[in-house]
Amino acid sequence: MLVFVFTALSLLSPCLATIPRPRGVAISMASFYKPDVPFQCLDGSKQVPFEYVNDDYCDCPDGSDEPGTSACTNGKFHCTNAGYRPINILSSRVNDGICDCCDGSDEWEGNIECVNNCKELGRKMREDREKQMQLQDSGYKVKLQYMEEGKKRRAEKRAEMETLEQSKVELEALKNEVEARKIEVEGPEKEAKEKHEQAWKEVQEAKKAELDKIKAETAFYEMDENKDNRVDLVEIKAHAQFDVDNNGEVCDSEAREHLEIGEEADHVDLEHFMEKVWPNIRDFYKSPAEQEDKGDNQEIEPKGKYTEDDGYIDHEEDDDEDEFDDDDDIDDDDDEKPEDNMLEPPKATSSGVPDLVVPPTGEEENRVGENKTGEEEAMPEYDDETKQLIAVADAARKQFTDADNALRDAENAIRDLQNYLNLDYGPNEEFSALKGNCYEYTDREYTYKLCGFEKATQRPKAGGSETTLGNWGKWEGTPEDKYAAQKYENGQSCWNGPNRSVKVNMKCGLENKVTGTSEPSRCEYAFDFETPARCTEPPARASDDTHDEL
Ligand code: MAN
Repeated sequence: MLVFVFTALSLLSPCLATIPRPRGVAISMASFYKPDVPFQCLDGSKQVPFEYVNDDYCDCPDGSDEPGTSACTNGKFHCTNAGYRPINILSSRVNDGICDCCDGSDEWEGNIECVNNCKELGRKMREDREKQMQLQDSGYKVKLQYMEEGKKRRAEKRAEMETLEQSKVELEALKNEVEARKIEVEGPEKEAKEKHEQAWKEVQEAKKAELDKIKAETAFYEMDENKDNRVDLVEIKAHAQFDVDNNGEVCDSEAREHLEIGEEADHVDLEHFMEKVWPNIRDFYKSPAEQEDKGDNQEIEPKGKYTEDDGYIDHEEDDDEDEFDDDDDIDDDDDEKPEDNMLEPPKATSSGVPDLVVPPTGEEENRVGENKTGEEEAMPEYDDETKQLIAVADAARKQFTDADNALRDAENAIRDLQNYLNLDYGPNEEFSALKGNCYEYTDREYTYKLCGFEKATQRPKAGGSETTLGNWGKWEGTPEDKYAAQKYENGQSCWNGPNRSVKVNMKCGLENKVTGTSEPSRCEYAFDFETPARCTEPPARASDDTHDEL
């Protein structure tokens, strides 16, 4: 066993020489190593003579009797590292030929020559610390502004919210009021409009009935070929359309059936025709001209017309016939001017065939009957009284719409404010500076974007669509430091994987910026973000952990 030599004086720097202690013992532990009393193992397991300390033989189970040798595998050697940071190393590293302490004290046997670089390391450490302090200092000043602005913004939003809540109540009342007014004035408006529309409907129906009557009469006189004011069996048989069984002829029974007469009769007069026959044939009856047309022109127009001069004329002749129609756009049906026909009943011509009277074309919207596409003709304007009621109702409707929109706007604004106020911008609103702002970072492949408290995205540099990596989720720091990280979650789903998400690690910096991005596991991203909001008030500069050994 090596005899313990109390070497403190020779190994310690001059200023430490006043606190003698065995090699490898920290000043704070010196009191446990008193040369004049037996040494108590630090775990209290046993006592050994003081000479056993650092005698290169391990006596204590916790290795505390050999702080300065490598005899105990579990012992600790304390590097004083004057000028830098003291550390404890495993005593197995003592005299192992590797310089572990910056002061070289772990290699005291001289197996290797260690350069004491503690002062240099200490200077570097102090420089770094100074830089950090300056960063914290400057960052903290910005943070103070953020805090002030954030608090101000929250107060403003709260005030705005109160105002809006109040105006919402007023707007609701206004909306109810104008809605009641709207309902009130829409009643008479509806009534007046319906009255007008009903009257118009009746006029149209009357006109249609009149037109139908003219068509019936026309058909009657067309069929009455011998002009004896009767349609008889022979005459109806001349119309192939009554050949129901398609056997090439209109037989007696088919003729009688269409004429609605029994065996005893062989003709019908105009009255019977109009009452009994026409209702059954009006849908398929074809004038002689139409029947002829069928041969050379498949697009047969169902209606022909009569003129005073020419009697019934077909549509081919119509092409040149614009004597009553100077509007080329108006089709032949329009030319019939049924409404005007209604005004003048058919006149008998010399041949006994009544003419349809086609008056000159009036204004398009005043024409009566159906247009080419079968649409109903436009209804005449409302009378002045109804127009007035409509104007009043329109105004009330507008007021209602305006009030409704204003209420909706207020509700939306309240929702936005609520969303803002519900967010946690840090203990002093310092992170509110990130709200509404976006920060980009580009790596080799992608441009990443972080929009504070909103979302994180990724866009390929080579082009292509943006991928949402996550939407604002929560603060996700440690229990002691909640604001150390943010989580953006539920981004676009990853093929065969989770929905994308981002953890944003936040640290103090002079400006808000993303300083790095990575994808530690597929579709789970990590952003490094610097912000003044993470800077803390720097501790007093006096504190320096190298001092305990100096
Ligand atoms: C895209 C990017 C990548 C991601 C893969 C997963 O290429 O979003 O970051 O790893 O999809 O398929």
